[in-house]
Amino acid sequence: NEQAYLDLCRMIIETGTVKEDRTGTGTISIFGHQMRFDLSKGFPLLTTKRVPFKLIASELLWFIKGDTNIKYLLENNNNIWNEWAFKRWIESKEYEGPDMTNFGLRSLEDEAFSVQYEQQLDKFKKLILENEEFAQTYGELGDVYGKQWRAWKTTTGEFIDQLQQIIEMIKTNPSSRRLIVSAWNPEDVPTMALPPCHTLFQFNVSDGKLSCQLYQRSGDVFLGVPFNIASYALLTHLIAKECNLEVGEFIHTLGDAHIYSNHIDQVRTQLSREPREFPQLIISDEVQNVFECEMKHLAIENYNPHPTIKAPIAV
Ligand code: THF
Repeated sequence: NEQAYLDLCRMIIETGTVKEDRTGTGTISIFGHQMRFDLSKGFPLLTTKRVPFKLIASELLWFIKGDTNIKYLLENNNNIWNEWAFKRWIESKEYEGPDMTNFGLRSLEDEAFSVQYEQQLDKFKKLILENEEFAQTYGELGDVYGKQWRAWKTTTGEFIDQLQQIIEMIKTNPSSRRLIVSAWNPEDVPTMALPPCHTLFQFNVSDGKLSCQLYQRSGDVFLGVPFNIASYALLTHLIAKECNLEVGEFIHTLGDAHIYSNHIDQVRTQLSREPREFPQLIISDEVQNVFECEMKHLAIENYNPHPTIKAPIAV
């Protein structure tokens, strides 16, 4: 239940070490942690703050499609990957606007810059949505999750559809201990904008129940981890439905679990709140197949969270 997440937050604040990080924001972190969520006891969408299920669902459907272009996300009013595409745009030769170097940190410290940044980001989003050619080039994030899950490139130039293959294996050989999807490709890592945080996941079937364990090398505990928990829980539900299995557990194993220094007050607020019952996930019976699932087939019921808590994302 939700306590597992709150315990992780508390443990980081109480025992974590202060660490400089890639983004220059500063974090407190611990290394190595595991949380378990029993999916039969409700859908793990946190209640101690509102977590936007629609954004989680559209991101997951985007991965499942094998899509790596933010255009689909923007069409679904989902802005969570914008910064990564925007970074590529402002570093390109074609960009002619004001200098946007290090926009993530600067927009937090400099009011005037922040206004300019919002303008440039809005322009960028418009271009992606209205100009197909621009979207093809600058909406693309490269070999992120969708690519590795659905079209892992082999050394002989072929492609492996890891997700399709494990779904087939769950149906034909459910006792397998090799039901693994890996997003970590050592050959690609040096050239990736953002090497995958969700490095590898494994399914397991026992007693007619499908469980999933994720190894996440790095977790932004306040903003990212609540998304990640719900996302893999949803993936497990979708695959279980297609394979006529019940849902078992989602086991979340973390490497560097950190709280950014500008999220600490928010985490304290969250820890002061009393967790409520988890909601239920409804998947329409029209969905026979994971790859056919669309936003209209998914809903959350009985979700009564505490209010949203805002925080800036580290880029
Ligand atoms: N970068 C960092 N620093 N942390 C991450 O968790 C992360 N991701 C993805 C890629 N880069 C990352 C993006 N995932 C939000 C949530 C998940 C994200 C990015 C942003 C976020 O800001 N959530 C807000 C709501 C945002 C909104 O309403 O638009 C929230 O309050 O939950 C790891 O997967």
